[in-house]
Amino acid sequence: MSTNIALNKTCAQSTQWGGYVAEYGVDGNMSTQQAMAASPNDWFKVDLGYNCTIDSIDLHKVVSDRPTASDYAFTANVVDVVTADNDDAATKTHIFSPYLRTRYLRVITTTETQFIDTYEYQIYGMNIEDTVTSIVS
Ligand SMILES: [Ca+2]
Repeated sequence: MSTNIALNKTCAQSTQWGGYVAEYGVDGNMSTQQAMAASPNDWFKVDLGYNCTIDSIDLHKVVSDRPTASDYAFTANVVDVVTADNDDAATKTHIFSPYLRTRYLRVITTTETQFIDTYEYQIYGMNIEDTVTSIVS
């Protein structure tokens, strides 16, 4: 079963704008947001805590500040896995097929004119290590 595996997980961001800390991006509250300065190659990273498979990510972006999706890249470990299209909708779903397999995921922006300012990073997938444990026990 695929659930939001980013909820309340450990996270970090390369820069911060105002009081909009990284944790607001995974707190499950759609009225709190994280925000970074407008620097190229800014990143937001989530530690999922375990090795996971990731099916998709929903980015719930703050409309006034959003970069277009083409300004993002996703990395699992250090390997670029997706370059996105030009959809700059407030909510953008990125589907990974085949799925990613990683513990750490970074979202990077390549623009200096907009900054990553996101209400929630909803990462859907499953914890592989929990799955293995449940089979054994
Ligand atoms: Ca939030």
